[in-house]
Amino acid sequence: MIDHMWLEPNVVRDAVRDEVFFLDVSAVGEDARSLRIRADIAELLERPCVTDERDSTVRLMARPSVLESDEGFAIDVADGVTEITGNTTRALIYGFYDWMRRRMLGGTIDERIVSIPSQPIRMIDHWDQTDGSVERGYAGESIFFGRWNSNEHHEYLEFPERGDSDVFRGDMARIEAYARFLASVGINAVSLNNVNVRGVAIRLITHPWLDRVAQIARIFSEYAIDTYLSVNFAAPKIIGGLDTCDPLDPAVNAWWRRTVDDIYAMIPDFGGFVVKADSEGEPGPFSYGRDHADGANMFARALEPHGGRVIWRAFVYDCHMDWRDRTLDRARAAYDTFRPLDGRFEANAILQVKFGPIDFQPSEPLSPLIGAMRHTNLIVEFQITAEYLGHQIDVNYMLPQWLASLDTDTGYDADTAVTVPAYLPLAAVDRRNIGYAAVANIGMDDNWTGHKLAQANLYGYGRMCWDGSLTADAIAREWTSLTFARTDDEARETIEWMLDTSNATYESYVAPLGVGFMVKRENHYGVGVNDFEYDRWGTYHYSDRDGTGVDRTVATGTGYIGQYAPRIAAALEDAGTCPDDVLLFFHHVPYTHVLHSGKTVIQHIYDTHFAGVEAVDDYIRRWDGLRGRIDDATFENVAERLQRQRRNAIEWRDQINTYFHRMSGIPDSHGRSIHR
Ligand code: GCV
Repeated sequence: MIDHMWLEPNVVRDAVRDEVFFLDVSAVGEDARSLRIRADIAELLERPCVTDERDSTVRLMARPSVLESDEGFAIDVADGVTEITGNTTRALIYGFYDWMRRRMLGGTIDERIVSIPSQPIRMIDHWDQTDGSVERGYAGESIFFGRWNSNEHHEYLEFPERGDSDVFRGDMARIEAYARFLASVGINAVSLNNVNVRGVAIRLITHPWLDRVAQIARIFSEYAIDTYLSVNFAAPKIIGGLDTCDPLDPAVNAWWRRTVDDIYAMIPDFGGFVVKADSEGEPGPFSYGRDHADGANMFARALEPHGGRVIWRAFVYDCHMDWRDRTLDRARAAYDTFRPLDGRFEANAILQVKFGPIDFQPSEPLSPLIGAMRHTNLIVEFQITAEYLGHQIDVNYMLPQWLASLDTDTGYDADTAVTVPAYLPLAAVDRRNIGYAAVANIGMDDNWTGHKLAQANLYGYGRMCWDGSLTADAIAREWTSLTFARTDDEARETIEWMLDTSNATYESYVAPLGVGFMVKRENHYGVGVNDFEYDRWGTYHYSDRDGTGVDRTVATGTGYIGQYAPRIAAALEDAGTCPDDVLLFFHHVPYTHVLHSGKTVIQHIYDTHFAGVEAVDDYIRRWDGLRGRIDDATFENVAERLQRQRRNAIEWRDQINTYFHRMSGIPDSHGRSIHR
């Protein structure tokens, strides 16, 4: 049976049992979204909307211009009647699910609530591929592409027996359920396919594939979610019959314009394109001697007449680095490429920047590009799928890390701290074109996310986009209360405690103090201390007998720290003032360097790696106490994953401690066993 995530029908129905609904969209007209609300009330709550307002207790009403935002909503309660109002039917979708969540959480509404989303763009990016697999997916196959009713990926080359136009899974009920989950937490944009656009995926923007994309887009559209596609920069050559993809070539521009016009004829509310160019083997404007503003603007101009956007990824770096060359530094790449282009992007072009300068490691500083761009629309990118954070085998609730990075001073202002959410509108060319995007963590697994507790990251990401004032703890509490509504308080507290501590626990047994990338090269799970050390990917730790870490200082290192605003750079440049959790990201220090915690680096490494395994043992003990108090499927799912997490944490502990013991020759001050 497929999991209902945080919208368990029995819990939802119980919470709103006595309510009678009335929907009034006469001022804006009936549309796909208002029909969807009616259908959800009928199907999910098992009651039709009444036709006479006087019979109702909950009134959903669209009234143009009642609020300053077309997505925001207001909830008023008076004389036993609830009114949910907004300018549009989009707003009513959000208002309806927000009100329902409040009811499921058991809260009462005693004063007017006005809720306006913190971020205009609240996007989920899928790295789903037309052969049914998901790049960096840990929850089964794609829900969009693949074979009907299958969740096993075979190395097949699309589907020759069906003709390669039929790469779609066709499980519309699952897509509908997914769209409902996303809308219920405020997501308003989704990109369907991987940014590495290969094979049949290159053709999704053309017929007949486009017709099937349009079917999916219609479902998302009913839930106020705009559909985007990732495109291959070289499509004009690969599928268009042209001999160039030069973004300044008129024929190339005309090809993209025609392609875009065709898409909008099929999908009038199409969101636009996501583009990964000149990155990890993907084609891009560099091949034609053009820069990334030239590339992005070509798409922006084609999309502009239809109200579409191009989302251009800043994840551009050389993945063929020579480890012998100590001047090279992958962390510098995004800033070096994009900072000079600030102010050159069209108003409907958006630069999507990963929140850290490298790649979603367990601990990374904020990217210096965020703060440095001053006239560019930006989307900050997160990764819900746990590529470097435990593959949804190890429990890892990521909200603490994401919110901490958003709360970082961007250095935008010379005197006062400006956090990421405050900065984005200041840098924007068009304030509607900013926000967050995150790589999805769902697939065909029955519980959607492989590890049941990984649902909290999807839920939490949506909530973080909508309401920037929420804390990680508050979001964990919400998710746990909704998802485990039928259990006792103590059980819920255990789950919340596991979530709240899990990000720090994971970080404690993997690569220490921000150094990153000590993972296995082939799949990025499990320990591989030197797997990336002599490789082309530009991610090194440079450990030797005297010390460890990457010297990124201006004085003696790669100069990367100089990309930050002077106030921030000054604090990072000095190992004495650099925050502990990213010390080895910025500095090569002796093992005897004393951290702010008062411990030496080597003792910190030993202590955290022993503590990490102990924390996982605690999770196992406390989870065992939940047997019979939560549903069996969830109990077994998490119990099984915790055992695998324990094995992983032990391997990390032993390899990391042994490695640094051998390197440093310094014993553990507590005399614990470290393998020789
Ligand atoms: C989709 C990392 C991942 C890749 C991913 C890339 C990206 O390098 O390992 O799988 O490609 O990031 O964000 O484009």
